[in-house]
Amino acid sequence: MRRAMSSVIAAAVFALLLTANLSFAQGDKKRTLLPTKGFGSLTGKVTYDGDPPAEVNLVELMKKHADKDCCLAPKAKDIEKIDPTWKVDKKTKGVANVMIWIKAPIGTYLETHPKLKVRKEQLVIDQPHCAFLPRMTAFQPYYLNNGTEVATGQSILVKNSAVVPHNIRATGNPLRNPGFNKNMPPMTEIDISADLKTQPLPISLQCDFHPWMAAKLFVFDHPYYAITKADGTFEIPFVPAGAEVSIMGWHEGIGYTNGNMGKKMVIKAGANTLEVKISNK
Ligand SMILES: [Cu+2]
Repeated sequence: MRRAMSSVIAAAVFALLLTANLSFAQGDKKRTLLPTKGFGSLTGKVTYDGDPPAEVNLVELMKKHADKDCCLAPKAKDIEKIDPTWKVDKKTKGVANVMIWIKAPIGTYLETHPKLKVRKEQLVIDQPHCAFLPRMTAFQPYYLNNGTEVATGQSILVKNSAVVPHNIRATGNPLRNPGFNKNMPPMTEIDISADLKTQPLPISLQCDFHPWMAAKLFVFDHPYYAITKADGTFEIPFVPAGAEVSIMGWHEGIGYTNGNMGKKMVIKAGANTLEVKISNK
């Protein structure tokens, strides 16, 4: 009886997920091209307002781990031994690893500039010692044309170039990215391109051998995004101009940086700038 009940519940949950998934997919297909005129660039800077959080050094934690010789190998960089959640430039207070992207109004999508339709580069997330490098990645497997998905050619590879085993456990929006967990023996690599779908917020990547190892991965269906550099600056080129869009921002320490609706802005043909101040207080 209990088994029968749980099967019924499981079937109901599955049906619910299926319906939600279908409506999500249909919602995608219904989107229409946002009317725009010309293209502009969006450049800007994200700075920390106030005194930035103190650095969290991971060396003591690593010393206690069985893989300490790998984690603390002479070739391991400082960024692999310091928690990179808050990476704030001491002089300029620029915040690194903030994802900035442009969101078209609901039900619409932005035209992809001809220069941005093909993205042949292969993205790589490596685990050379006991950290994912880089911490923040954006993947764009396709763009929209006439409301349908067209492949950009971009792919993404996860590597373990360390001498110890890692794994990669991905957690995303269950309706879009149910997640996966892949073992990564030393000196192996896996192409995860086919495992990823777009979702509004990043997919979290985790290694369970080394609990401090984490990374964030955004998946977009348009090219209008940038990750802030070490000095907090970013640049998004060839943005469709003349229509109101939302400038979205996300940092792993605080979530949305411009609110969950973003900052409304009409991009004009030519240069546009945006300054963002963030704080976790
Ligand atoms: Cu690991």
